Amino acid sequence: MTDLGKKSIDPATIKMIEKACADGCETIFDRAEAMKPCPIGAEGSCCKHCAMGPCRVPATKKKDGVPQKKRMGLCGATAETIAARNFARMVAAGTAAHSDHARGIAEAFLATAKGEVPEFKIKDEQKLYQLAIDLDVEIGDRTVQEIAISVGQKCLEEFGRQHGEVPLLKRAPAKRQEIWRKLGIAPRGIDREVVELMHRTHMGVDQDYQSLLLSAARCALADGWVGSMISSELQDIMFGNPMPVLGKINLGVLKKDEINVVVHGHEPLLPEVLVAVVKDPDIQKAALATGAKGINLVGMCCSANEILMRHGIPVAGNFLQQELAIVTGAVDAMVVDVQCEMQSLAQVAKCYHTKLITTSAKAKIEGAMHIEFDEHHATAVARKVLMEAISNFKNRKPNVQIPDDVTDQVVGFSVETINYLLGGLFRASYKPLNDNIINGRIRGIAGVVGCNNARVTHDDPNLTLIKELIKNDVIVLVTGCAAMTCGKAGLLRPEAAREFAGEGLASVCEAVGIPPVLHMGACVDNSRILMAATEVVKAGGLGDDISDLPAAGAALEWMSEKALAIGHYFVASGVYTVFGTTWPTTGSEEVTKHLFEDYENIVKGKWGFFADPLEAAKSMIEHIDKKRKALGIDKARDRVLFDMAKRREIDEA
Ligand code: XCC
Repeated sequence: MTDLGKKSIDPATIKMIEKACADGCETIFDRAEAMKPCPIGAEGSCCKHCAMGPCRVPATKKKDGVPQKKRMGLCGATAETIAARNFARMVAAGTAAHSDHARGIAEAFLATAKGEVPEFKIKDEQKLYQLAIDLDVEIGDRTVQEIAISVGQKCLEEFGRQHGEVPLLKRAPAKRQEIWRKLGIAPRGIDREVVELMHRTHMGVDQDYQSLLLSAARCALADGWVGSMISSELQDIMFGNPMPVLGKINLGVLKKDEINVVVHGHEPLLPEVLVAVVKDPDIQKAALATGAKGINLVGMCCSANEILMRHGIPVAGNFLQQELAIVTGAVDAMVVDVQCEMQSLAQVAKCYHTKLITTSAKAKIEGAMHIEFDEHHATAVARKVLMEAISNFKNRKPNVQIPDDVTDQVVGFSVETINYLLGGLFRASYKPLNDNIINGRIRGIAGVVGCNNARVTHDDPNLTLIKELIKNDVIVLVTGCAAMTCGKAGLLRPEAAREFAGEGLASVCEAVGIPPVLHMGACVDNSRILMAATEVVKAGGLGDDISDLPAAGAALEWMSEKALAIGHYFVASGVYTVFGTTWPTTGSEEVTKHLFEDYENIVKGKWGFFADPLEAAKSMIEHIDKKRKALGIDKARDRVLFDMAKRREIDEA
């Protein structure tokens, strides 16, 4: 085992990698060492879209300054077409994943509205009305139930819509909508965009990289402004709009003397029911009868984010910690639904006593127990799952070791919450945020999202980037596994403002009582960031499009196709978006240049790539400053001198 510090910066993770090693249990960290990525695939140059290949078509380099004849696949596909096709297919898969999650939620929502799921109800009527308006659903004097049924039906229709454009696009700033329409990338319906992109990338169809990338943008927009947005909205309406709540994070949330149940995945349906059912007296009694002191329900990955944001349920860790939770020897059941669940969980579970339980009809794992979730029998499924965990407690082996690392965090910053916090309940507004951006106390806004990637030091790139951003007065909005990185490092505590942020940002955070990094939820909740950006545009003074804002996005430790879809919808929404670790189109300089440079003129947002997180931060800050200059507010920031007198003045303001 090579240098552990290169594997993770998180002490709990390092301790559990060591334990796995001592227990003879292989994890992703071992496999990452043993197997390097395929260099042809990594640069997007492998075409396996037909049975004449796979063809390897790397970029044609100049020889002695002379351009060489372009290399091609058997069918004549160029490196440009192949790189763009591979990129587009990843976007299609990412969009499909988020949107199929949304479909499941919409179906559960409709069943709830019809009164078929007593466990769920319409919790947030205000949000229901707003969504109804945005979906062109009539309100009139109809009952909440009637409106909810229509909203559920309308959401499901958005998947199969064939023509026109999806109504939720109207939520974006008018100028942004115009750009999409002019480019012909306003999505028609979710499924249509995914299917069309799969068609275009089939052998012998769309063979113009620019056309492929724009089509990918249309598909990605169907993710961000429709699929993911529907997920977040309907989940908020059913389960409650997140409000600031105190939570705990890291493997130390597992308890030696309690039955530990880890929920892992993305769809919050079963986790929501588990949160309620775990308190049932007979479940508690059954747990105590085993000799355990109770049941400890905790989360992993985005399922964790969902129940953390709404109930303050503790989080065991992010993507690269999923196997390690089991390695503690204290997890009696790991309950998974869809996305980001490693197949190796089944093998790791065998090294210990953990029952791995799959619950989605769409996601089975060889060797795991399957208890299928269906919202019509939600409580029964939840009870069954908990009873499996309870009955497994007695099988724990002696080698239990739980790291004592736990950090407090304040989470739950939905778009509406930020509104209230900044403007107060009666004059809720983003205007104070805009004012502080204009006067330079806050330099700009960054969204840092996405995964962990075993090819780089766990948590390090995202944390280094985010610390650098807040030090430079950039307020950071986080979701997904990147949010958990911040939680573990203590950046989600209000005190972090004074400890880590620049003077300007710290003074604003302290005045409002928020951390300098705001946890906005799970991966599907990146749509919240789009809406927050739109609110900032609407509040005035910072241009009339998302692309005018002093803002940037990043996902330095990305690994999933969903992350690429997210990145592409941010870019297509006008945001400079930086990825790290690896970039999937390096096989074609032309394609890469198109996304990194030309896109700024086409969609007014662009991609960037930096292996070094500090370089990424520098580039994002430069972009923010460029936008400040264009808005004519660069001088305001120059005048802000943060000596003690100024600080006192700010504090008193
Ligand atoms: Fe998965 Fe959402 Fe990535 Fe984490 S951040 S590894 S996608 S759990 Ni979305």
